[in-house]
Amino acid sequence: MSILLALLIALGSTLPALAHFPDGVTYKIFQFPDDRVPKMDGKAEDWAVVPPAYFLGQTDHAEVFRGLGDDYDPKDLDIKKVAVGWNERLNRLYFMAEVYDDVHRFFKEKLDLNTLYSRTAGAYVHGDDIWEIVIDADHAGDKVVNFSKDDMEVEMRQRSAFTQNYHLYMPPLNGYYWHWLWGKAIWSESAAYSGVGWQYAGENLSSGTCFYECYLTPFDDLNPAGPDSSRVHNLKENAIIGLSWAFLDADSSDTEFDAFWSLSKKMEMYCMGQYLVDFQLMPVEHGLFGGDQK
Ligand SMILES: [Ca+2]
Ligand SMILES: [Ca+2]
Ligand SMILES: [Ca+2]
Repeated sequence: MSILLALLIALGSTLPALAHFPDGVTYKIFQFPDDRVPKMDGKAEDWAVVPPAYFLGQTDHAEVFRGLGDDYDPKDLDIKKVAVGWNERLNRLYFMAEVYDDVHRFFKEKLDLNTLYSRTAGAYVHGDDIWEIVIDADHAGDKVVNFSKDDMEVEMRQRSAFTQNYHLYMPPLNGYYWHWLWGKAIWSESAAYSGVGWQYAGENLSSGTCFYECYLTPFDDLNPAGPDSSRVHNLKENAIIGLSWAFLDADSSDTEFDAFWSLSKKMEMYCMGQYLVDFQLMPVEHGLFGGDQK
């Protein structure tokens, strides 16, 4: 290897990833000290410690499927509050959202989302309200899908390996199914890596506000074979990670969504790391806790 090539590779591994959206924006990830980590109990109290500067809302998102852009109609969907946090010891990202929707869809007659067909074709995934979260923790701008047209084994090994795409049902389908990874590493749903809590009082197709919280573990390489073959990303204070999400509002159909409210204001965030937002893993806000907590 030439010195120049080696230098370029070394530079490439330390430089921030290519383009990110929106341009010039860095959002903050709140650091929860060990004794303040939120419980996945569907109650919002443990998020009360997060300062207002960490919260995002409806106007930080743009609708990019129908082209509504910033034409918000809070009677149709109102993203009241969203925030993301992290904890260094547990090495997890924590998410919360409070969303009003006029039609909450969270029921499927045929709930077979863990079949290979659903994992490859994406069948039966849509037609319910989804919070789609995409994580590229090493900020390399990696793809989510489309690694090999010819070799399904290669495709399924790498799908969501380097940038993970989660379709999280909000509220969970049929009252329990919440975590659909766009890939085959279904084991990442286990409590060691993912968890959820929510509160929604209404029936399927009713209107109201849903509170939702979950945690996800970031991976540099997520392998369907299991944790021993995978590489967890080590979250480090002050680092910038690639992260974004979209709220997919399904009101009128049990197979499609009506609207795609994207934080990066790009549709491509669902499959390409370079269309994610820059988020910074913030230090503990010591002033909030009245002491040196870790
Ligand atoms: Ca909670
Ligand atoms: Ca709606
Ligand atoms: Ca809906």
